[in-house]
Amino acid sequence: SSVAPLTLNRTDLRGRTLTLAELKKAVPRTAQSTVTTAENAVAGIIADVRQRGHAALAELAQKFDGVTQEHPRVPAAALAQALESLDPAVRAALEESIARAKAFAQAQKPADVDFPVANGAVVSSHWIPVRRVGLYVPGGLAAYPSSVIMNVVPALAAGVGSVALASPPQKEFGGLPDLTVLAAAALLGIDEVYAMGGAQAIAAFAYGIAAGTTASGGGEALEPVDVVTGPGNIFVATAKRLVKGVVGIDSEAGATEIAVLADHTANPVFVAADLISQAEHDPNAASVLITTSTALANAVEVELGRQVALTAHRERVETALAGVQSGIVLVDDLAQGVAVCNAYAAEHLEVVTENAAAVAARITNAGAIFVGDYSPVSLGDYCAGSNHVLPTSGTAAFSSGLNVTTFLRAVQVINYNKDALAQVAEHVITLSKAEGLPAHGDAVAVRFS
Ligand code: HSO
Ligand code: ZN
Repeated sequence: SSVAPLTLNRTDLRGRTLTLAELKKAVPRTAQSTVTTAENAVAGIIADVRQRGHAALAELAQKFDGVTQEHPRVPAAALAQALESLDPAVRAALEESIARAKAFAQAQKPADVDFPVANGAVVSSHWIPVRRVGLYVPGGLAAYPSSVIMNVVPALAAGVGSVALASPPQKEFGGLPDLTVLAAAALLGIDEVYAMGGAQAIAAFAYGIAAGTTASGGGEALEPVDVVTGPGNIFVATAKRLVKGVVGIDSEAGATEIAVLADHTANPVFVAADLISQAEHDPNAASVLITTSTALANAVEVELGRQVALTAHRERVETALAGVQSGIVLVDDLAQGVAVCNAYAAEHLEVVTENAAAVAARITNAGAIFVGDYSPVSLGDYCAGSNHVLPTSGTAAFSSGLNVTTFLRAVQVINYNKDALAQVAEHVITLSKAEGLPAHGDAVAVRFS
C-alpha cells in the first residue's frame, strides 16, 4: 500500500481547439523512422534468399536464430508429437478460441452480388479465395500459438486451399519453432510448417525456394504464395513492405498499442490492468489513457504503481509505460476524447464511459474497439472470436485487421446480352470519342453493323 504511483507523461488538451493535424502531433507516438533503418539490411536478405534458396536460409538461421538446419520444413512427426504433448488445459483453451474465431469468420464472409443493372445486363461481384498463403507467427519475447489461430482460421474460412506457416526456429527446441505453435498448427490441420523467422521467412514465401539448393544440393521446393500475413518485428514488417506487389500482404502489425477512452465512471483497477497487459508485449508497446477525469487519471497512476510492482515482466512494462509512445491525455469532454482517439487510430481502443456503446459508435479510426468494462483487450487477444492481427502505428486510418476478406478478391463479372448492349452502345461510342480512343467505340459498333 506504500507503493508510489507510477506517473505517465501527461498531455493536457483541455480548453484547446486543435485541427486534426495538430491532434495527430499532440498524441503520444514513437517517431516512425525505424522501418527505413531496417530497409537496406532487409533488402539484402531478400536478395540472398532469392538467389541462393535453402543455402541462404540455413546461413541466416545460424546467424539470427543460432540454430543449424539443412532445410526449414518441420517434419510431420514433430507436429503430431507437439499436439500429443500439449497440456490438456491449453488444448481446451485453444479449441475454444478456434471455435469462436471460426464461427465469427464464417459469419463475416461477404455475400456474392449478382445485380441486374438493366434488362439482360447482369453485373456480379464474386468473392474468390487466393490459391496459396504464407502465414507468419512471431517468436521473440513470447510464444504465440494464439497468432496461429488468428492467421489460419480466416484463411481457411475464406476457402484458401494451400496454407503454409512459418515461425522462427528456437534453440531450446532443437531448431523447431515453439512447440505450442506447432501444436496449434496441428490442431488446425496445417501440415506445411517451416522453422523460418524474420525477413528471410517473408522472402521465402514471396519468391519461393527452389528444390536442391541446400549446401549439399538437396531440400524440397517451397512454392511461392499469393498472400503473406501475420505480425512480426521490424524486420518482418519491412520485408512485407518490400515484397508487397509481388504478393499481397495484410496491414502493418508492429509493436502493440492500447488506448483507453475513459470518463469518471471507469474502474481504475481495470484500466491499469489493461494498460499493463499490452505493455507486457514489448518495451516499445504503447499504452495511452485518454480521459475527461483527472481523478480517474490519478487513480489509474496509483493502480499502475501497485500492479506494476507485482507483474511478471515488470521491467519491460515500466520501459513501455515510460516511453514517449505512452501517456495520459486529458480532454474537456467525450467529444474531444473521440476526436483524439480518431486522430490516434489505435490498434486497440477500449471505450469505458457512460453509454460506452454509443460513444464507441462515434469512433471511425481503430483496429478494434472494445466496449465497456467486460470487453478487455486480452479477451480479444485470445478468445473473443475477433482477430488480434490488427493495424498499428496509425495505419488503422486506412486499413483493417486480419479477416476473411484479406484472403479473398472480389472479382467482377459482366454479362450483357445483345439488347442490353444496344441500349448503351451510343454512350460507349460517345465516351470513347471524348477520350480520343475511337477504337473502343468501334468494338461496340462492329457488333451492330
Ligand atoms: N495483443 C497482441 C496479440 C497477442 N496478445 C497475442 C497475446 N498474444 C497484438 O494484438
Ligand atoms: Zn496482447
